[in-house]
Amino acid sequence: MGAKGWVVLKLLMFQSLFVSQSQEDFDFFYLVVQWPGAYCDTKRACCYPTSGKPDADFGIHGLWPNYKDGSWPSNCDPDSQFDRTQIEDLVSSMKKNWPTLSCPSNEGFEFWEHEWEKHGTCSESVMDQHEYFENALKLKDKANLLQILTNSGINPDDGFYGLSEITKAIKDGIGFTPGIQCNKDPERNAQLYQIYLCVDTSGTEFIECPVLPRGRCPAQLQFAKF
Ligand code: U2P
Repeated sequence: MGAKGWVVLKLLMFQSLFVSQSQEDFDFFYLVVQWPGAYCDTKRACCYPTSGKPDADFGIHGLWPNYKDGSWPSNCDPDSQFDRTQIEDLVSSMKKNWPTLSCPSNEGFEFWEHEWEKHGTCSESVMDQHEYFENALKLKDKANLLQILTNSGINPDDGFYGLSEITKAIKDGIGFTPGIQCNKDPERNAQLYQIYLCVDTSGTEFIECPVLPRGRCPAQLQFAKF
């Protein structure tokens, strides 16, 4: 091969390296939000963050890269540690919108570190640490789930609501079918625990879910007070 051939070959090799690195290694995200009332009234202990009782609103659990077959990658890059200096500008919004409820009471950094290391590191091909947390916050804000539900007369008042009624209200409000997950309160009543919304691989737009999580909800479920 002549000198020109080598140059062309090297250029092609460089280009393929670049293309393969910028391709996503997952199919979509779940934005998962949790109802604090349903986390806290289970027998499992719940501790309010050091900043005090969170708002009676859905809080972010995580932004999880997922595969279409329902499985998911986790802990993809042990070299990419959570670095709070990269998200200083987001911390006040995270305390409000992504509050920790685990014990012992803390500011929230342990929760966010866990979510970054388990899930965020699997989406590094499309977003860095700042973008990961910022995208989750923007998506939660855009979804406005509590408002959508209360506008449909579905309130966190310990009342029972139909699973199809909740699903329809969110589908009408956002345009896409959510996944609804239940847990059980101490009286063994099924209650609204988490809502899953599907997001494209850029982490910015809601999409129809390629696969819905198994939610374990009966036809009627309670929406707990908080
Ligand atoms: O369901 C129990 C825990 O498994 C993780 N999970 C679940 C579904 C899914 O699609 N992806 C996923 O990661 C969650 O783990 P965590 O982020 O809380 O450590 C979920 O809580």
